[in-house]
Amino acid sequence: MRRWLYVFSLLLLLTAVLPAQAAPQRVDTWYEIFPRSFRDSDGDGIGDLRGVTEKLDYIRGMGYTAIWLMPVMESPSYHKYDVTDYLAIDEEYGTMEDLRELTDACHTADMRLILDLPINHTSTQHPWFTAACDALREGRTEDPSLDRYVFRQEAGSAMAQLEETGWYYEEQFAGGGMPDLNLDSEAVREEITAILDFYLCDVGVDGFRLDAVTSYYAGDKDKNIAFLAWLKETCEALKPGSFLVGECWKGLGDIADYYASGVDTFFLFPVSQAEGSICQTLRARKPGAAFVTMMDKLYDALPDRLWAPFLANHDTGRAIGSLQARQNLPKAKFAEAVLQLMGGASFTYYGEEIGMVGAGADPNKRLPMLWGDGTETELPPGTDRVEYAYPSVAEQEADPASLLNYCRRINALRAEHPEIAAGANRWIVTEDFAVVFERSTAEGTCLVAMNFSPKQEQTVTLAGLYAVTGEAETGGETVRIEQRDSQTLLSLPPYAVCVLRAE
Ligand SMILES: [Ca+2]
Ligand SMILES: [Ca+2]
Repeated sequence: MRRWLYVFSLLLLLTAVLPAQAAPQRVDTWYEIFPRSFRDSDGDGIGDLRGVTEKLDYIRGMGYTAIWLMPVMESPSYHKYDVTDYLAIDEEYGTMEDLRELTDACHTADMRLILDLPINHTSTQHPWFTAACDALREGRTEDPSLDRYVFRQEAGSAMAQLEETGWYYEEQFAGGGMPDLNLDSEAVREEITAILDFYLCDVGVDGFRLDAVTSYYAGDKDKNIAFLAWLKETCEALKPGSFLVGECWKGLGDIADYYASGVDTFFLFPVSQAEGSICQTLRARKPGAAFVTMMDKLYDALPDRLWAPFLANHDTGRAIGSLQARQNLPKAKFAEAVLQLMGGASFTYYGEEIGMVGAGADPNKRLPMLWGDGTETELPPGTDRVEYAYPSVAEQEADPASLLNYCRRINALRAEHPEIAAGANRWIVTEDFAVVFERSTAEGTCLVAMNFSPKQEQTVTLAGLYAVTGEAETGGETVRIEQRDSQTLLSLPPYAVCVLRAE
């Protein structure tokens, strides 16, 4: 008995001492929300945090596993990218308690939540800025408050004049009332550290979307990367595993360089929008071949990096317009398939799953989510065009052939086969229209087959015996599979996709 006790305690000791097996990296399927236009919980016409919490079942049910909330901190503007108090929730959206509840509800649903963090600039109404301006107007040019911004006595590019004085301040986003912070200031870095600490450790959010990272030190990539590295280290020290995604609105080469900061991922702007490589691929004469070229370019530029592909966000025209798919539901569905199956942490802007449209003035791209239950929010101020090309959530829920239900199925494929988002790629079939690729991680391997032709069925022959384990065909026809002589013949209807596993 004593010996067994001894063995037992030794085992306990070993379990305590041995490091836990490193968990495989979690790759989420992200959903971007503009709270003002998403869901209004109290009937004042403005979407709010409680509205997001109310709709968490919908978001999770659609297969999105993580949320990026556009800015929620106190701000005088409708978009809230110009903050006046980083440690307060804007009244229009609710309270800090509402954010805590949303964060807890996300975690209960095994979802992650990140906040938009605009720290390149503040509002001109931020007390830090008004205090500095008061000092200058009163001739206190040595006042410590001046250190938080970039003031000069001469005009220049991206310098705005401070009224009634001979002073100018840096403002990279001209005319927005958004003076740039001096990120070299010790006081500013201390404030930023306090903000990160509060949201990560006190409220409990899982990370941040970093706004406008190329404007931190405009025109100085090395300094931007160094500052991002400081942000990443600070977050990691406060809460290991915090997730950071940066807005580096640049080409692939620059984006690749920014990964040196250690920030988890950067939005893949080169694949987004009408002239981005996803839309270009779908327009190409040989779209399958174009997809392979696009992917090889990404693997060359960003090997072993976590990608963050997206079709549209709050600053771009919505995908239905970019794809010219107002009358082309199969194409809209297939673009979703490309986004969700290409690999990486995909980002979907709210409303894309029901084919919302919007372009031109920014507010047009941020229209009320069309729930179809009479709870839609007010139009964002400045909207000059309101159009919906596809039916509401309520109507699409009831239609098995809707874009919404297709998105749900494609997201389910991603979830059932984690290799798709996180695995290493190997090309199996690379034809003009038919493409088959293998994705593998330490846990498993699957094949993804896609037919890029909008009109023609494609048949491919695979060496080995495979079974279809998930499909999301867009035209309603079924993928046909036949096995003979250790080979698998796969017939894919137009725009069909499926996932296979070895028999
Ligand atoms: Ca409200
Ligand atoms: Ca700046």
